[in-house]
Amino acid sequence: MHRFIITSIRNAPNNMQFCTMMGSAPIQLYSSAITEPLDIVELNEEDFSSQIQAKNITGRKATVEEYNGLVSKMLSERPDYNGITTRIKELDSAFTKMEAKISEMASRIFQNFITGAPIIFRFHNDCDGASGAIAIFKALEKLEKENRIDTSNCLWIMNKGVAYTMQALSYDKLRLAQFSSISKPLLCIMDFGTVDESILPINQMSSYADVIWIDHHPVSEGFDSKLKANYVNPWLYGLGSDITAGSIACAVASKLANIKANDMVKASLLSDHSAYAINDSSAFQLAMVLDAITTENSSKGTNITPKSMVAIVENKNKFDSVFSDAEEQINEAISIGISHSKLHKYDGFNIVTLDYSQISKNKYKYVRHGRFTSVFGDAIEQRYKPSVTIVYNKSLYSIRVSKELTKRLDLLPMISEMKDNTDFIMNGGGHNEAASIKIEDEYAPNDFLKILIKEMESRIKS
Ligand SMILES: [Mn+2]
Repeated sequence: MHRFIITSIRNAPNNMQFCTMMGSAPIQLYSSAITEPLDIVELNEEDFSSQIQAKNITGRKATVEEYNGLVSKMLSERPDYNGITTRIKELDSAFTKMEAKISEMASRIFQNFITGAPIIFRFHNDCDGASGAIAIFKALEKLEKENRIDTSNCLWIMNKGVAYTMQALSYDKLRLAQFSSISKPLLCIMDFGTVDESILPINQMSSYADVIWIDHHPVSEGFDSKLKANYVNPWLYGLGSDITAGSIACAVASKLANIKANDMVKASLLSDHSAYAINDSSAFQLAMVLDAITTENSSKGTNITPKSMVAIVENKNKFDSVFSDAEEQINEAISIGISHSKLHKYDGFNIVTLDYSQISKNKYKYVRHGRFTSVFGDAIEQRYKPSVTIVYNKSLYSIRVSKELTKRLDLLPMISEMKDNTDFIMNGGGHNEAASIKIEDEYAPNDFLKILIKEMESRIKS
């Protein structure tokens, strides 16, 4: 007889439970009888390939102390992997600086994975967020093979927008309601969320789940420091947004299961315009494809999991077809954009504006406002360097700033000052090189555009 402790239960269809148990090794089985966490279950070798039945449940319970002992034993027996080396000096030194947090996160993910406690992964809907999610997914797939524990208790959600919202909170609570586990559920946020709007929902979520959080957006002054306990952000280490969230997630993945997702690191750097990006053609294509499929699903309002993204990325035909379609659509959109843009010339810099309706009316599958502004901003920069590019879509303004102007413009402080001093800005944020502003719907877009250009002009000049 083998003795197991039930560590996590997921309610499954047909009144079945999907149970994760710990004995000499972890095991997962469906149960037709009702079990609870900490129940002691006894199984014969031949039961390992069937279901838990009432006769297997002893009626005895393990103590939480025993559970904790088993967990810490498993954690201490985990190999201590070296972590990722990218041979990009600044990146590797950043990972060393953040190593303690990165290891802590990997170990927390492992704890939930191995005990079957649920993990909700939420990643930003662009290449940076997706590349990190794919790396961690691959690490979990490897652990799945090594430990014969499946990853069905890990849920993947592409997060639309930059905030962890009240809607996200209620959705996540609903998903977690089908689980009961001894270890606390986990919410892992990647490449978004460092905005005031997230604070209340995250604080509420922390009663249901531990939150670990990988971001690289600048941290505003009012940002709740309580939240920073399980939070990794290069800005808190004297570094900046050039260390992408995707690359940090790849570092977590490599600590978790020795996965070297260097292709994902490179793609995340390229798509987020990191100063450490290396423009090789395979990274360029991967970035384009990940941006394209996250864009497509965002505009359709559908979710996409790392598993489905991997199925595209690792299938040459699918990959090539998404890449060539995306490249063609983006190039066409850029040339339309250039012919409809307005150039404002100043002494030593340019401000270029474009009404996004010129692009959106073409209904491109792989082109989306924010992402388009980045590649359009690059094209504008090649012609009118240094420049600020503003692409506005009704009440949403997307802005890209040439590196030479970021210090002079100081975009994020500009946005928060404008927000404090006027009543037409609803919210705004991002990076100093790339940000967006949402204005109140009743405010006329052209009036705001004039104010915005004037404000930028005076800041860059001074
Ligand atoms: Mn990012």
